[in-house]
Amino acid sequence: MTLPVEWHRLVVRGDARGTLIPVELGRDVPFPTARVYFISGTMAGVRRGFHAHRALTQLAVCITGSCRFLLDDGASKVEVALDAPGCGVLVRPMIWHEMYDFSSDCVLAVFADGPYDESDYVRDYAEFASLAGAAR
Ligand code: T46
Repeated sequence: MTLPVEWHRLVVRGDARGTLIPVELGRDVPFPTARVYFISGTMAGVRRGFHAHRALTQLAVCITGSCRFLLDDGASKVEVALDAPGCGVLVRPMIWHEMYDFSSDCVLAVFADGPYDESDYVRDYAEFASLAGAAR
């Protein structure tokens, strides 16, 4: 079965002055949010990510510009484009993800349900595939 994509869109308030994306934690993000970080300035041709999280759930939202995500559960892969303000995708635990095709103006906001913890990262694809296979 193809990996289901869990889209999550934030409301975008726009007017002649520009765009405003409000985020009320506890209302607009579908899990209790412990951390928010922003990714910007990623050069064309650069790929980021290359890991899965053991337990962390995240919501990645395009604020401006565009990029693409590869999501991989070890059995199937799907590519998604975050290409409009407010467009977001959930990244569940044990989903290998890579981000690429960043536009020069891309700003991603990422909401996470836990603190930064390097021990939560699985950065070796063979280890990820083994763990994902064992969980099926
Ligand atoms: C993810 C994808 C979508 C911190 O100090 N605190 C933080 O909260 C984060 C997220 C990162 N860092 C440090 C660790 C590295 O020295 O920032 C540096 C860059 O992080 P990393 O190489 O992990 O960046 P990406 O873009 O490959 O991955 C990031 C997140 O780390 C990761 O959790 O799911 O974005």
